[in-house]
Amino acid sequence: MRVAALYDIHGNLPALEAVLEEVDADLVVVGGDLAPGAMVGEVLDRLRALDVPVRWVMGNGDREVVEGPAGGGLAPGDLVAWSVERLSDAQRRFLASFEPTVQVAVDGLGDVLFCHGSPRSDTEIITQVTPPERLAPMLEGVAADVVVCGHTHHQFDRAVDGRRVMNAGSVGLPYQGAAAAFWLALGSGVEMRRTDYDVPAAVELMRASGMPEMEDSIVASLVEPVSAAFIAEFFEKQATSRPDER
Ligand SMILES: [Mn+2]
Repeated sequence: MRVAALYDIHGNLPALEAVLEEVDADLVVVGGDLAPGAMVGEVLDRLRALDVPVRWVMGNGDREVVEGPAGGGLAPGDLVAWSVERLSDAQRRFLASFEPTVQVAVDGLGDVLFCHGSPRSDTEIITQVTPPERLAPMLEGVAADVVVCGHTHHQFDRAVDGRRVMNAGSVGLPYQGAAAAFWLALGSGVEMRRTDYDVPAAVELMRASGMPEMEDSIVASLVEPVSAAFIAEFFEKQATSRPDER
């Protein structure tokens, strides 16, 4: 069983198209947060048209598009409301069917648990510098040898308490010092993949879509990419200053 893990696509259709050219897998796991973003409907349709099976993990962004943002309704002009308008009712219903986590046995790796934030939460933050004492409670009760998370948009591969914890990186809006698409290929081994594509054209498309509230993320990921080390410290601070945020 070869698995391609595609996380945090965020409506970046050109990035997804480039990655799919390179995917050679028996199963695609979409690790959450294909929404919100510029071309969410097209991204969803493209993935549903694949001729390999796809499993879908619910990200906090997808969930907000399904349920409305936490703590309030849809404000006209905000990113979630804007993304909702770009999806048909049927597409939104499909998003609602995403699973909290997906577990798959991968030859040579063992049982692999795919989640968005952490195994217990789609908003909990795991970075390459999360201390073991903050990570341990998140991994409690997990019956898998490998955990693949996302949400923080930078790839890593760590050994924690006898388990392997990886971040697949982000296809659409990576924070790891390079304007490209990042994903994970699991099979006989683990490959942290980087796919180059025409990023300036994709940025132009996203900007031209009229999508609100995404300019900062686009700049920090694809125009002047921040390093993984920077973003890890940034998210780690956020996680410890808002411990209720899961
Ligand atoms: Mn997320």
